[in-house]
Amino acid sequence: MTKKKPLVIVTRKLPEAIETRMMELFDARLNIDDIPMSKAELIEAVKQADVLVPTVTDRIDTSVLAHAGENLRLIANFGTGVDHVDLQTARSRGITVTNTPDVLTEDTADMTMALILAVSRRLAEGERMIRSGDWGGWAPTSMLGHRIWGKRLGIVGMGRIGRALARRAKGFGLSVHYHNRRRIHPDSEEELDATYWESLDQMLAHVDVISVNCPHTPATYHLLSARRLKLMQPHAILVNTARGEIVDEPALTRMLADREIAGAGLDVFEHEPAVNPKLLELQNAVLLPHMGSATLEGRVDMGEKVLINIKTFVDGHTPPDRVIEGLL
Ligand code: 8YV
Repeated sequence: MTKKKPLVIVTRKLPEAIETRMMELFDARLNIDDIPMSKAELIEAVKQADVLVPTVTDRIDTSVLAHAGENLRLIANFGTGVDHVDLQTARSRGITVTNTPDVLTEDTADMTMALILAVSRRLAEGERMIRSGDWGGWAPTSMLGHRIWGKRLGIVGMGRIGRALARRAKGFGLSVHYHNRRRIHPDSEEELDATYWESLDQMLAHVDVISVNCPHTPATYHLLSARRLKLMQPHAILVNTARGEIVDEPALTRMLADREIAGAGLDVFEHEPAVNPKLLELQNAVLLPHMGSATLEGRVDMGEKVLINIKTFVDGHTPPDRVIEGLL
């Protein structure tokens, strides 16, 4: 007799190769149309599934998890950030949560560097100018941005992505500064040539570029509050490829409009997919639709991680990417 395969409900469309393998290994229910699930549909899914595979677009909060059936033992998130899953409730109901770290580190660091360059060198503005037909030709004082070589970069959150960014930044001639809950190992500090600031406030006031690279947790919600943003120098820029909730978006928007800081590059927003309409009017903001890790290779690698996490778990082992709340 063959063993019954676990029911795995996948909330969004994943790369084809991953979906095919999902079908081979499990009793998989896919979302071919890729229409995000409503709350009612998510509730139905947690009632039925043995394993749920959500993404950042699904809010798996207490009110959804309250309906979880006896069978739901694993939430295998497709993505590294798990701020859309109520980890405490999951733990109290004995549900394991896994994520997909490492595989999107380099892609996200690339996008962060791209945003630093885009804001400093006015890439999006230049592109808009060409397309609008307003370009009258080269002029010595036209479209002047700012050099990044020789400037100071302050990284908020020196985890995997922060370190990958630091390596790139060095190559672009930026000196690396960072703030982190814990100071990193002296060997890593030396390798990255990074200066540690115990005080985030102090670092904000002393660097030219700020990059947000920490996870969104209750402790980092609005970490860059209106008060802290005001500590930045007027010529400084801010880049966020982590989570919108870490920055007070209305305060940032006001400051950009009033030129209290020079510019911002945002790949993430507080209320995605909604974007503050005032941000859309600003030339000094470069805005991207949460595409920091959006490479085909990255998505396939993320899917592989999800498959491995589920397979290991259903085979009775500890999945490699189990999320441990305190370590986030
Ligand atoms: C993912 C991300 O695309 O993994 C993350 O935390 O922010 C993104 O890069 C998304 O979360 C997939 O669920």
